[in-house]
Amino acid sequence: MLEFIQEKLGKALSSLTGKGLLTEADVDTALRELRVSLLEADVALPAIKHLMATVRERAVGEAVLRGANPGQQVVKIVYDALVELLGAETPLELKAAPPAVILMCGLQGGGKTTTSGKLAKWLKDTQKKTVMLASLDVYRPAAIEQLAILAEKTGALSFSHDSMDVMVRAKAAMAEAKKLSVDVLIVDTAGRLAIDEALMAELVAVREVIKPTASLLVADGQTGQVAVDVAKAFHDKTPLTGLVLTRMDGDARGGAALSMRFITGVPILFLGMGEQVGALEAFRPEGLAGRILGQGDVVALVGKLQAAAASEDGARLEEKLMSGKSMDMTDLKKQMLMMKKMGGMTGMLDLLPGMGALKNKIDPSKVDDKVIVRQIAVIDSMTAAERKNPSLLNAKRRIRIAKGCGLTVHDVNKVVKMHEQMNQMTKMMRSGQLQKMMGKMK
Ligand SMILES: Nc1nc2c(ncn2[C@@H]2O[C@H](COP(=O)(O)OP(=O)(O)OP(=O)(O)O)[C@@H](O)[C@H]2O)c(=O)[nH]1
Ligand SMILES: [Mg+2]
Repeated sequence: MLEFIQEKLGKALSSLTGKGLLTEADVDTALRELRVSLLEADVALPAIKHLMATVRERAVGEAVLRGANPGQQVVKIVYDALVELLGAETPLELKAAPPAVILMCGLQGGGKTTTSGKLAKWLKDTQKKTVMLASLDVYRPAAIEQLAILAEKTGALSFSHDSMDVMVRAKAAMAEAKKLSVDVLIVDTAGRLAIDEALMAELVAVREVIKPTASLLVADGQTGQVAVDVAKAFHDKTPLTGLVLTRMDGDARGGAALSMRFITGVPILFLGMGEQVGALEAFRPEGLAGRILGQGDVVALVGKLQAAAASEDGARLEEKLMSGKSMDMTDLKKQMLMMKKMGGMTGMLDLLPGMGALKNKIDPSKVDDKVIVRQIAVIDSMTAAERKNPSLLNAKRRIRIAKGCGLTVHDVNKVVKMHEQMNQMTKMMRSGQLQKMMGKMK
């Protein structure tokens, strides 16, 4: 996600990291590149100006004071400013005499209908709400049917009515939701062009009837500057309470999210992360800011690592590691399973600082999570004796194992090699060599 900004900023800031001292000129150089990166990523000019000013003001003074690792310090300052600019986590407002009504609006194809379905599932699963989905899109032939299918998929109630009059449908949907005492009524509307005055007027009229608790603008996260104008136009006509940025699973440049939030002041509530009904994420400014900077979602990484370390397997592995015994193939498998739990190699790469740019350069087949599954298959094809004592693995046995799991001897050799490396690492860890190395890296 957001690889574009990541790569650009990665470049701009790598010129700073590693230098001993941060001068005003350094800050200015970094900021100039930062500015170009953000511009190219379609971040609106006022947002860029604000960010630059904040960072310059904080960076120069602060760096002179500490000076220890200037690069990281600037990154941290930019990151903090970005988090502020993206705004705090805001919950979806649902406090109302039931039903709470969520109005979905936005441009054609922005993802309103899909997001309506996702929201229904999210409200049901995480908020334990009963939800009704009602379509007011009488213009596109399959639109009503599309929402009905999503209702079925998510177990939400589906509003149906013979009338093709938008206002009639709006009133009837309200009445029906009240009658069935559903907690939340989600109202999906027809997609519109910002300049379409007739449709905008209709939206205003609909608002009068349904009196929405929340008005969400659903916008394609991959669009650039245009998104800001759209958000402004909508916000003028129908005060918005939240933004949902869709298609953030693609190669979104991310500028849209930042700009829309900055210009309208409307909080970002959710990110759409795919076409499936489950692909909705509550917005977290730290996550987005971290990824924009290519510094990785350090917070999430720490959380994931902690969760894995806390797991029983983790504890047992560590115990064994410290006991001085060598690790066998079963230990290697446990490690792989832990890695898989943490989102696999691709997940890890996304989260690790500075890896955003690197990911493009790595052959995707080598970091594919499927690789882990294959490696585990190799270990599963070994006999108990072989797993315990990998030195038994001669050529003949390796051929048998390869046949057993439908892979090649080359694949088996790779796992054996990994096992050797793991034991080398643990030896280094016990002797404290690794800690020294890590210290140097820091
Ligand atoms: N990859 C990806 N695709 C999405 C996401 N959200 C929606 N889409 C896709 O975008 C297309 C349009 O989505 P819709 O939900 O129909 O958009 P809409 O705003 O209701 O469109 P109209 O009703 O025509 O205005 C569909 O093919 C969706 O599957 C997302 O978060 N990620
Ligand atoms: Mg639609």
